[in-house]
Amino acid sequence: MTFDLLAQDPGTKARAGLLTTAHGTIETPIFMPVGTAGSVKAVGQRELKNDVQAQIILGNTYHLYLRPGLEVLEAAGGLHKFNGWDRPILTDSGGYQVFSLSGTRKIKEEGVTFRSHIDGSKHLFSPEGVMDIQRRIGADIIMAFDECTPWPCEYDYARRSLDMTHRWLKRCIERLDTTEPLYGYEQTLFPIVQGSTFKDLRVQSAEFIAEQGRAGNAIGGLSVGEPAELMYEMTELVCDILPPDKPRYLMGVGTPANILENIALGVDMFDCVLPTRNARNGMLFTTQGIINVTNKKWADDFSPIDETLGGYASTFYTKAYLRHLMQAKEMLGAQIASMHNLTFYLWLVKEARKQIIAGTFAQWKPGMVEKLMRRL
Ligand code: PRF
Repeated sequence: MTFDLLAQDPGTKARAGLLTTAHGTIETPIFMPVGTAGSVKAVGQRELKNDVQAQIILGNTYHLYLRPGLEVLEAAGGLHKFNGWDRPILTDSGGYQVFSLSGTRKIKEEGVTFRSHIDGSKHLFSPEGVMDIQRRIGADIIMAFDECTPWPCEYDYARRSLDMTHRWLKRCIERLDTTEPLYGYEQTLFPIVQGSTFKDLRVQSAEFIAEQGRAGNAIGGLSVGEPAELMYEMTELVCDILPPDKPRYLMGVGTPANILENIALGVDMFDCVLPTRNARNGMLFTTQGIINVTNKKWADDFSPIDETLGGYASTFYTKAYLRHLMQAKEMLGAQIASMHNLTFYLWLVKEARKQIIAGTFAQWKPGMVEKLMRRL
């Protein structure tokens, strides 16, 4: 994997780059749609590629391991072959989903034992096991096994958890570096900075992660309920320590405003369920602000959802028609809304990238944040 920095905004710490993996090149900053169980909810692969213009999608180790299972994925020749997505894939390690989804779980030095949310069966995720699983899934970018601390969190818990996450990282690296890819292409490990919202722990973690010299780095443990200002403070602190010549991925973030603010602090990659999850509830992000399309107000608005975006779903369908579909709980409603919101998120990072390359990102950002977060 290679990362080429093309431009740096003179007024902020924002960067534009090119990240090249075995399945193609990604223009950064980038937003990665979440495809938890091998599918971006309600959006087909052709639409993701041609209409949304997604460049990379996410998969989850936890979900894919439980269902369809590794035998099926390996027999298919990996997740790319199984789901027909031939562009880059990143898999999260399960270090987050195990905590949020499984019922009873026990964290020990060895790893985490948990019960499946599907059938209650018992499993162990260890750093080594999770590396082997991600090898078999066949993701281009593999995430380290970490503990995402809840917020707020006692200092002592955060410190002990961080030390364990660092020891787990060493085990992840050892395992990945002593095993081979199953499908013949390179798979790259991104370690994850943790440390809750304690500055000294964040600094310590960022320095430890930077020392590992991996091809890219991630920031975890944020956007878990803390105030946005605290998240930005942590991202800035960490970005200033992580190597500038490697991509930085902020996990699970966020709103359009969160994304622009974090791009300004030096983040290159984002993922979040917000555009797809909110779409299914009728919340739409547009270039004019946020709309709740189920509102009566849109019942006779026959204008396109958002013409500025230029994508198929956003320009072909009207707000009134989409409102009707949502009211009637028609499946097409969820499809159109999901496609639209993802098109918006991909448009947002593409615009940000243009502004960074033009050297005007600092001037462009404040007005954009204000406009995009308005409620219409
Ligand atoms: N760790 C992992 N995945 C994550 C997170 C984390 O801290 C977050 C936190 N926002 C989202 N997804 N492994």
